[in-house]
Amino acid sequence: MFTQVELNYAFDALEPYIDALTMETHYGKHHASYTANFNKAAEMAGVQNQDVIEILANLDTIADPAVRTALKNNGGGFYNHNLYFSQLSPNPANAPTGKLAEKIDSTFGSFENLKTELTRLALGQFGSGWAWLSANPNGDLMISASPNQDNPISEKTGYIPILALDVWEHAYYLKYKNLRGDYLKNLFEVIDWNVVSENYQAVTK
Ligand code: MN3
Repeated sequence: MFTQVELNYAFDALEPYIDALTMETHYGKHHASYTANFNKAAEMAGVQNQDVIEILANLDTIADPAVRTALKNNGGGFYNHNLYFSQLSPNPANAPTGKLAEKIDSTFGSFENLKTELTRLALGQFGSGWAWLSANPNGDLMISASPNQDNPISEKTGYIPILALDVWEHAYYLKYKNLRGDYLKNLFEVIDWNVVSENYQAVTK
């Protein structure tokens, strides 16, 4: 059974950057719903004992198109939000260090430039979707954006996301209304780059 990542902070702990009602609704309703529906679809497809990354990377092996779509949308929703919520912290490390910091500098010029480029992709994603920093086993980094609950795994890029920027309106509309840029600026205030570094190490080990 697939379960939501446990939050090690309270719903109101990310105030004023992310408000408590948004957190409670996002985690308690949206993510909970993706997770429940993913479990149902995985059961139907007989893949409930596989790793979610394996499932998302091999959607084309699912014969029934309705089940395949349900796995892509709800498996993506499950996985993407586990990454999103686990990287947030009320006491974040505001910049990467070590190997990840070095790779960011050599790939994107600087950490500031990476944030600028990620923000540009997140603002440019039309409608609902995500922006990503991803890594491959060689340690290469890639930034990209995806519609809906797609991600670099289901897109078969060979990269695994290590940082997730949720730009669905449900992630910010209660507090920020249409101002996605303000949300993104404040989202960076609660991203723990120690977690992103751990994610990088997990992909590249
Ligand atoms: Mn969301």
